[in-house]
Amino acid sequence: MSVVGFDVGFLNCYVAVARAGGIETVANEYSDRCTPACVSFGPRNRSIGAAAKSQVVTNCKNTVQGFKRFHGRAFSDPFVHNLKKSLVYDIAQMPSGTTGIKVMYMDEEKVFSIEQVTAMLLTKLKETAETALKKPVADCVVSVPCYYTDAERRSVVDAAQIAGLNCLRLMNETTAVALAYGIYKQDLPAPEEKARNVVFVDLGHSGYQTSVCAFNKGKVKILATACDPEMGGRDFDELLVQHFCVEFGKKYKLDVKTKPRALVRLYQECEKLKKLMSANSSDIPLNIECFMNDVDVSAKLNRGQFEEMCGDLLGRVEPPLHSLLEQAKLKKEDIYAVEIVGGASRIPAVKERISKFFGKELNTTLNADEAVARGCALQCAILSPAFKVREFSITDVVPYPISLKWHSAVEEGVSDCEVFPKNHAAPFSKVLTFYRREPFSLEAYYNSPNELPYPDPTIGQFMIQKVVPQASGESSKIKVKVRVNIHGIFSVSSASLVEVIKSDENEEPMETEQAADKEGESKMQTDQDEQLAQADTTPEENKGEKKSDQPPQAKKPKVKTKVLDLPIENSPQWQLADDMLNLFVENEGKMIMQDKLEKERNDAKNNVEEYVYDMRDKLHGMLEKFVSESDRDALSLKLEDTENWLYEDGEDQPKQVYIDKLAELKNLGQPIQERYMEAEERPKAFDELGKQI
Ligand code: ATP
Ligand code: K
Ligand code: MG
Repeated sequence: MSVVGFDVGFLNCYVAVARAGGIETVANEYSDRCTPACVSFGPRNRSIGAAAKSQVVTNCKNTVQGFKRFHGRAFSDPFVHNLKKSLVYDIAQMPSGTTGIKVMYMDEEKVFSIEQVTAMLLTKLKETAETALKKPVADCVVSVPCYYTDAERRSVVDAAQIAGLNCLRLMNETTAVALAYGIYKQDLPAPEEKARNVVFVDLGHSGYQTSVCAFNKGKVKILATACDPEMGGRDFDELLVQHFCVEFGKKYKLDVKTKPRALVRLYQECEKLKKLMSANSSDIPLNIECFMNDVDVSAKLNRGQFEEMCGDLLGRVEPPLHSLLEQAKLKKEDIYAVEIVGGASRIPAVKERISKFFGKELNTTLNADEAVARGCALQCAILSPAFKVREFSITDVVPYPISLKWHSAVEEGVSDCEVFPKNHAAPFSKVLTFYRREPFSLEAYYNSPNELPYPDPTIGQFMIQKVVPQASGESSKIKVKVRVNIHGIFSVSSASLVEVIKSDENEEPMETEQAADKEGESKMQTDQDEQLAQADTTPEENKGEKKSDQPPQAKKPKVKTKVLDLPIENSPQWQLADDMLNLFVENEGKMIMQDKLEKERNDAKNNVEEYVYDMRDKLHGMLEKFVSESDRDALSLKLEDTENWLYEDGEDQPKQVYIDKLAELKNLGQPIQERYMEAEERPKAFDELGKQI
């Protein structure tokens, strides 16, 4: 049982764990709490995180970054197509139609699905958590942007599974931040008092997310979210890069865009420049040596110029904030505090705009980089039976309205009904009633295509199978449970047929099909998730709905019924097939093994190299007195030969060759070291003897 939270960012990832002392963000093997979202492929292994990032320039075609937004997207998606232009690596279509990345790995061209690439990153983050906790990690909570659609969420859940993780919840990033904010607050209003409304703003590298939440003691209810998925730190970098491309074109006659390596370096330098400008308003230099065609370039920029350049981008700060207040029907005065997180929220002009909008100072109570991971770890602790943590209930929202449509059983045509309006509480289940004689299918879709950052509104098809008429020939009553689960994913979770066993013959027959079709809409019963029921956050409208739900039959016939579960065939959009998922799990295991073997081989080689340097020093130092001149010369020669060999034939050998080489050297070196040790121990032994006498 592990308690771990992963913030899988577009650029930066963080790992938080729960230990006896509380929640802690942990560092990777480079003592860095931030792990770059980067995977690099080589002829013998993969590198992930910081090791991969260091290859962005040298191995640019096979080093993959910025892949977070490919989840759940068809290769034909215009969004993917657009992004393709700015990528240094190749992408390709998977057999299922989704997006994959194409790289050279182990000297072969390979296409990995986006789920596999994110799984690789998660493998690395998992190792970081395991090293910190000193035990295997499986249970975890993983963050996703709150604007993610169903297909994107399912894709991340699959990625976690490929990495051998048991994702207890996909948590919306702003919700994780809200939890990290609220759980330690001692002064929240009592449950019956007016809630405290707090706005959270997360401006990351790729996306801008905002939410407004109502806090009471022990609980938070997300009221609304509003996002701009196409605005983040990288858009500021992009403007800088364009600016310098033009400048270098004029000044040095360089066409930077023709050289991917130069372009990658320019992106890196522009990001650094942008960060420096947050702290300093005077001119800041940008110098790159041997930029391209052996030309050194230099330029400078100051904050004022930068802000002028970013006018349009900065204009996009306000609209989501407007939308938040409008959706939640709140006024600026109703907002108690505005908390900002995310790396790009450090840009002074961004802060100014947000602060001006609300007419108040911004709060930075939370660690801007780590709050998401910490929130996820807290959620994992809450979900984990093994961990004691303060009770805190979280009610999230459905970001896009979800409708169902189905073919009418009586008339020609299609009926539909909105099952989860925008900002409906989640997780949540509802029961719909249909009257049918035969199997039927439901199609779930997002009914507001305009606000969807996604071209395809389809969520999936759900076939209710084995539906049969009643023995009397009448339609059967079918109860279908639809659900937005803890990950924010829609599903038809169960269906059942109510079989009438015996009814009083004098009574009215069952409702007719005519009525039945309308029933789908009007007889929507709601069924709160146990979790929410306990939390007592039943929204008013649902309580109402439940009452109006009572069938209009005052004198209901005495009927004996039996409930039969019906199988459902789920076909969610862009869902990874089970056999593929299993194959990916297996392949990830093989690649982990390959990386391990390669690491061992490298370690064995390093051991030889280290021994050579170490012995050479010692032979002319502390070991000098313990070796004859001829033996010393022989060993020195051998060490020198080995050193040369390491740079030539020995550069790339199997692990065993290095192990044998080391043994060979030690054969000569060991006796000398033993004589030295003996000599060291002798006086001590005499001392001991002296004491005893
Ligand atoms: P996303 O949330 O979109 O998935 P992410 O979580 O990886 O992305 P963050 O780590 O929150 O993103 O933020 C990274 C961005 O913040 C980068 O664009 C980085 O350049 C920017 N950033 C970090 N520090 C500063 C700073 N001091 N000034 C300006 N920008 C900064
Ligand atoms: K992050
Ligand atoms: Mg982020």
